[in-house]
Amino acid sequence: MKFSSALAFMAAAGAQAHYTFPKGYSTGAVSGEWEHIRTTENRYSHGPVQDVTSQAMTCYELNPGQGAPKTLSVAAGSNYTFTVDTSIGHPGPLHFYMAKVPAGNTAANFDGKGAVWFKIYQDGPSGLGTNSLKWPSDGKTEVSVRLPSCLASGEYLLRVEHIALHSASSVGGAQLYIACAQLNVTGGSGTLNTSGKLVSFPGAYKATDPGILFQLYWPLPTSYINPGPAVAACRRKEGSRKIGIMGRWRGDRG
Ligand SMILES: *[C@@H]1O[C@H](CO)[C@@H](O)[C@H](O)[C@H]1NC(C)=O
Ligand SMILES: *[C@@H]1O[C@H](CO)[C@@H](O)[C@H](O)[C@H]1NC(C)=O
Ligand SMILES: *[C@@H]1O[C@H](CO)[C@@H](O)[C@H](O)[C@H]1NC(C)=O
Ligand SMILES: [Cu+2]
Repeated sequence: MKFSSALAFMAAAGAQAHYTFPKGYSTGAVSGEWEHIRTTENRYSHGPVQDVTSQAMTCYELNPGQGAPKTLSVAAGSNYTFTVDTSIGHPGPLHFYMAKVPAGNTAANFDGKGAVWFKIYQDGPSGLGTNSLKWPSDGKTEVSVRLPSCLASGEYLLRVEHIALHSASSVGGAQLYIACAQLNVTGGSGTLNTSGKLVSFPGAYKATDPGILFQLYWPLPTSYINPGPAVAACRRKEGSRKIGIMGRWRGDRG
């Protein structure tokens, strides 16, 4: 994309490009809307969270404390997919975090507060340093993550987060699109080591983190550093993916 058409794209990337994550599935049929995914505050507006210190950063819930009516059982090592209403209309990284529900709580009533979240996935762009930067989630109508086989079995919240960077060059300009699914993980080996990798939402991000306050267009970015902790992955023999674990993407040129 030429610089002039990049500017035209920025102007076109308006409110109509906002999105939500209302449905999900693992190996079975796609769920109904907000069935095991907590209804988000932007259910109708589709708008983003822009204050990374707000309580909305946890699960962006419309009715905190209410939970979703169902909890979906999923096998460790299988994929979980959120559907997107309508599609990932803005450029930026995709992250997935999980929180193990503490004893005495259920996925339906756990508030997700405290240093309980570990990151299981992050991605970065291709084409850094060129005028054809591309993010893996661009235009997607579904986003999937492989649930680590080394999770401990039990109930979890799975938090999807897409950070739109098209207006992120000023503080508070990044747009975060968030939702939490209530999952019951079965058959996990329980060896995942999350020591040193647990964060809270809000808390994990600052408005000035380099992956949040980011100039997407000009000068052409040559690296991207994902905000938040390193990915917590299974040991290699359990099938972890090494790509992106360091959380820094570099351009081929520049
Ligand atoms: C599972 O999700 C990953 C993304 O984490 C994706 O690359 C892969 O294609 C998915 N596998 C299936 C079978 O959908
Ligand atoms: C979670 O899965 C276990 C094992 O299949 C089952 O015993 C339990 O009832 C499930 N809990 C929920 C909330 O679905
Ligand atoms: C878990 O990770 C921490 C931090 O990297 C490390 O110090 C610790 O030895 C690990 N524990 C196990 C059981 O591997
Ligand atoms: Cu938007």
